[in-house]
Amino acid sequence: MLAPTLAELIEIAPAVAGALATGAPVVALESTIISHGMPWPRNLETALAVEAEIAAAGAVPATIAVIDGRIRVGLDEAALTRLARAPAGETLKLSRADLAHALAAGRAGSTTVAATMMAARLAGIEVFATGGIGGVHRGAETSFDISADLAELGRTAVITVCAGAKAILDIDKTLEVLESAGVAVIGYRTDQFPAFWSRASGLACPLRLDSAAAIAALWRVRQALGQDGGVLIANPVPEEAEIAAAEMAGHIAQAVAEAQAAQVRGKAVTPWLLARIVELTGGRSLETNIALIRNNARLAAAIAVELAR
Ligand code: PSU
Ligand code: MN
Repeated sequence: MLAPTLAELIEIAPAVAGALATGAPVVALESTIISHGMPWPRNLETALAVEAEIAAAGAVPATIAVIDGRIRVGLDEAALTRLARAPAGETLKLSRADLAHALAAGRAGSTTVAATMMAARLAGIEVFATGGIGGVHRGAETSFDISADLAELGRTAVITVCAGAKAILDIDKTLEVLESAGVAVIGYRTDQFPAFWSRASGLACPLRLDSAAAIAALWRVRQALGQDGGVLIANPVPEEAEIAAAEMAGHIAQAVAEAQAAQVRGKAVTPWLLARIVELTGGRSLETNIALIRNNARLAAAIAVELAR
């Protein structure tokens, strides 16, 4: 049996292919946040708003997902709507371990940070915006629940812009694993690693840079060194949209305890906790989530524009 070619497995939308061919700025976006991270119809509104932020900043957005057994880089509104509306369970949540399965079996799936990085690298996209990365879960010393996002950040050369890691995770251990994996973790205009809904985690960020130009310059040095692996930009949620860490702590503790009692396991853990926290905050955490992803999209576009200069 012949192996499929890469061209058969990846379809790059014309606008994205055109930008890549001319060296114009492009920003990749993940799709798990659409299918498993936010409720309908805010998920679709957010996906469109995030793409609009990137376009307004002078870059081409490329949301990535698997549709009918092909990696699609750049989705039109119909494809985004299909992902956003699909009933839970119909769209697979794809990480590195499952990407090839979805392609071989002709399935549809959304890509996590890990699988989006893989696809972006294959397509030649250097910058990627997400909300929060997966990480080391609380209690990982017994559950061993550590997101494949961390290993991917260590091996795949893409700049990932996030708002830090959610405090549903063990942020201390997450930073340790990132360091072990050789990931440059850079606070954008902050000395503290941000905690997704909150600007502060109480933990220092290993590195700090204050401009998109400085991030682009670091990236070019890594390339000149032939360095594999990613750079993680930690961009705190805008002040007006944040929920203070002290307030989130109670909601997070409750959600984590409930997930354990309900024996939620594996891939279901992150989506379950996110949905429960939206309920526990009366919907406020969703507004924060939307504000931070838009903010990350703006910064990612600014970095892509610098790289294209
Ligand atoms: N954080 C969010 N929303 C999300 C995710 C993280 O606020 O939807 C998704 C991302 O796609 C991330 C994934 O890559 O969850 C991590 O899942 P896991 O912990 O199962 O690796
Ligand atoms: Mn996990």
